[in-house]
Amino acid sequence: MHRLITIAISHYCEKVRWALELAGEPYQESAHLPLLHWGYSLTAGAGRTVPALVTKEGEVLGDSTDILLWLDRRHPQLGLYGSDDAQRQEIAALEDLLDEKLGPATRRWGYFHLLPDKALTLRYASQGVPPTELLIMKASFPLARRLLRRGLGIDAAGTERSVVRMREILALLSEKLSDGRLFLAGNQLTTADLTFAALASPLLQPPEHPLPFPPLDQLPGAMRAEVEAARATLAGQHGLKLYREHRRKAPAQPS
Ligand SMILES: N[C@@H](CCC(=O)N[C@@H](CS)C(=O)NCC(=O)O)C(=O)O
Repeated sequence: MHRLITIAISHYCEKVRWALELAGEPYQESAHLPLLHWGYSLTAGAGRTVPALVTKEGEVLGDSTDILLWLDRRHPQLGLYGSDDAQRQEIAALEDLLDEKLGPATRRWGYFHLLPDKALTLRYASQGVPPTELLIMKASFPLARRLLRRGLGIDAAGTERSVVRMREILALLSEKLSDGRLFLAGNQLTTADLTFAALASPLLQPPEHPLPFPPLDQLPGAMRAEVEAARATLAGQHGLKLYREHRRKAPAQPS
């Protein structure tokens, strides 16, 4: 079976879980807390970032896009990158935009609002991770929080820029969807849709996400307001619908 090394709450890891499950590739998830994942990803021969997939054939893939391209080669019938060269280019460009711009923005915005609340952060982030990691993180939380804030540039000014970026991308995709199309590119679910839905998931908080989000009324007011505004956009509704109609429920095997 393939082994998928993750930070449980990482939306790039969710992108890959979704694609693996869509392709029906059985895998075992090795889920971790941020920072504590390094020991696993580096030991596997991947880099510092996850997702990292160690395939059952022994190949190591340390980037979500590389994993989706690998899946596309194994399952061309899924049409993850469309059905012709023009669609492939359009989908790859959308994936790149979302990976480079939306993913970092929703992550920074999410951490900015969650990190001040240790109990809420740990309750949410520790789902599915080894209990010892939770103990380590509880004991070292102030240090871990400082490292995350420094590493990801999590401050008020950066978060404001991320909010602008999230809204710009939702507006761009809403404009695309305003012609009534059912999917972002072509006439079926592709990498563009699942990348959008997964990387927007911290913002849209879809009920079908495999890791339940904290209830909306437990979130800080500014965060809740942004979630509600995003959900009301055409792109937000598309992301929620993708989860409702296309996210297979089968959870990964615990490690
Ligand atoms: N381009 C990478 C980005 C993945 C990424 O940024 N992962 C984050 C978690 S959301 C990570 O592992 N960060 C840990 C670190 O930077 O040490 C991909 O698509 O896989």
